[in-house]
Amino acid sequence: MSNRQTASGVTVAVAKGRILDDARRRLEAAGWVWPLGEESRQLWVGPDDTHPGIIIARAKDVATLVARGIADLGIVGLDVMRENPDAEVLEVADLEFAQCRVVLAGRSPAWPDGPCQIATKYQRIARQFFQEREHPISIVPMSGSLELAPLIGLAPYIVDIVDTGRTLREHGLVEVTTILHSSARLIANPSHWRTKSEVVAFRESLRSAAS
Ligand code: PRT
Ligand code: MG
Repeated sequence: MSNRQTASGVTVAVAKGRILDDARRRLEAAGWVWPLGEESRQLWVGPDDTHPGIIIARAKDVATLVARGIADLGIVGLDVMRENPDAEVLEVADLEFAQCRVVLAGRSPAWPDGPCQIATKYQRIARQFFQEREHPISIVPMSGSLELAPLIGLAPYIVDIVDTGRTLREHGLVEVTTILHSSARLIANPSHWRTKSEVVAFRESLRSAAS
């Protein structure tokens, strides 16, 4: 049976933002129709035999929807999974797009000298990283524009996502060290993964479409 027949009836939750375009391209490469228009504001469409059901969600919410079985599968960055690890989901594929790194950065590449403040939206990842090194820090929670923190005197270091490094450079910041390599992951509801063969077939269709 082709993937198209076996995967009908599957619903996938996709993180909005930069994961979404690559996820759409991968689905299309796997022979599925992308059922939402380019400029569409629609956030949900049910499955038919040309495409899976799609739910567009905030990155943080993707794992919740999958854990509750609202979606069989989800596509979300590893960084988000590590920062919000409580949902009971299985990671079933590394889709290898949306690659980036979570890094510690500051005005100099030197490791912080003694206790220091770290501005970040990755509070859990940052805490765990420094705890493992027994280095005392305090977190300054910020949800965006992290690069500003050292410039305006909010905190000397940040933990943030880097891709090309351009954003750091433009703000006179440099990497101290990489904390996590991230890419988009396919996650699954554990019981649907075990009992719905079309969920496994859908993963195979995405994996065989990887370029
Ligand atoms: O609401 P929230 O910000 O959480 O999500 P969003 O809906 O705005 O999503 P978006 O578009 O920010 O994408 C987030 C996800 O994409 C992350 O969870 C990562 O898994 C992945 N990703 C991959 C990235 C980047 N690359 C990336 N470069 N997320 C963010 N960036 C930002 C980074 O924060 C920094 O501002 O891009 C800038 C750095 O890029 P360079 O190329 O200048 O280094
Ligand atoms: Mg964002």
